[in-house]
Amino acid sequence: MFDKILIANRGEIALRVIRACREMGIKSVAVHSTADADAMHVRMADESVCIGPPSGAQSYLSIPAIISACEVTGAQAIHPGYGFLSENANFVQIVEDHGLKFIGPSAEHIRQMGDKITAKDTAKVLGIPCVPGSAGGVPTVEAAKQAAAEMGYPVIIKATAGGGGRGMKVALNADELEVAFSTARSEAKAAFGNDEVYMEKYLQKPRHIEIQVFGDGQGNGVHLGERDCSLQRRHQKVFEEAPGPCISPEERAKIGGICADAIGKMGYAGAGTVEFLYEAGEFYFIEMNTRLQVEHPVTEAIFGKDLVREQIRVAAGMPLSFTQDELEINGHAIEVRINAERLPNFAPCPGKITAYHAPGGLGVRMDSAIYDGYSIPPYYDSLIGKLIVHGRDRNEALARLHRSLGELIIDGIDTSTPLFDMLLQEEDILTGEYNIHWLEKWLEKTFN
Ligand code: MV4
Repeated sequence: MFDKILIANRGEIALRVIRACREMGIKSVAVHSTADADAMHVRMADESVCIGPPSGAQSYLSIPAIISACEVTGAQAIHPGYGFLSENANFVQIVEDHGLKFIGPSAEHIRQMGDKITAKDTAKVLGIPCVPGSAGGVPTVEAAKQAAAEMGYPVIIKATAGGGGRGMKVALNADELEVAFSTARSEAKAAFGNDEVYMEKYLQKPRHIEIQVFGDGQGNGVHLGERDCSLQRRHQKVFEEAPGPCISPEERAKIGGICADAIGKMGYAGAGTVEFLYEAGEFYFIEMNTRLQVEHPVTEAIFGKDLVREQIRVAAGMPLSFTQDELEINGHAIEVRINAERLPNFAPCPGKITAYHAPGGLGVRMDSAIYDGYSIPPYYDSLIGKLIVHGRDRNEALARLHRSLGELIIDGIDTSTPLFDMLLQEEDILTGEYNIHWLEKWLEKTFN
């Protein structure tokens, strides 16, 4: 096992990793920008290194600065958290070239899933059900017309270098295709420097269901069920739950088994998330994320497993601490993301926190790096905390969410928490009857 790990991240996820390290008897090294000298992850780690000026590009994304910080502190492994360098295959290669361990999958697996056409081809070969679509890239508008005629409208055009919703265009009919195709291409070129696009049948009212998987890098894969993350605004998740309110144990075992087998066959190492659209009882693969996700705590809650500990074990060459048969779901968990944002427009709202009180009690977990008197810097994303509640069933989790939101105090800045009080009044939220468009439609009718 490692005796010192460097965490190449900030905020609540850096604390999450430091906590796992401490429980495992591993020393932790925080890195930080000059804007984060007072950040909680710096205070909580055993050591810290300043790696650059405020901008992410010059600090948390600076590969030379992070490698140097490992060398000066003697850290043997790097946990990337999520975002920043977590899915950067080039970084993983450099980490390994320096004799360090990346806590995550191989550069090759990250590359394979980063290119969405390759990801889909891989999924198909491994027996994962995919959205019907073009065979690989669509190079010309003529090819796009042909593909659309074969699969039938509506269609969606996606950037192969994309993901997370960037560079997508829908065409409802042949008239819309030409503009959709050329817009998708030029947006892909501008955003990713790669104008390759592919096409899929457009699913109109799906849910976003993602399967948590783990590989030991030795050919064994397991799944930890699904999360329903359909409640999103502009491709940002705001409310996530596990298990999915519409997924039966039989469906879970079937799609989970397919994903776990695939992960084993790939020889995948560490945590991964296989993303699906779910409509009319069918799962359709869209993407795979090769990192620990923001919403992993809902899975931890219902399975009683520490996913960061498992990531560290696998990176150190140890087996997973559980088998598929030992995994059992206990109750229901919900996470809400607390952002430093002002409603109704979700405008970023950095500034000084003048009072903070975290909710507590049975079944309540608050993952946050804020504290009384802390100033949220304007340079990074607006996530300042995650409130995770766990109950014996969905209704108990909802009641606990309501109760703990009532206890939460964050003064001095605006946050997204009033949104959750409002959502908890909505019949569709209480019954779990929502899809990927529900939140945007609700925001539209509620605030406009
Ligand atoms: C789709 C789709 C409908 N049909 N693909 C958006 C993010 C990216 N991960 C995939 N996305 C979508 N792909 C087909 N064939 C609708 C979306 C989509 C979406 C997916 C998940 C959660 C929220 C969403 C919001 C708008 C569109």
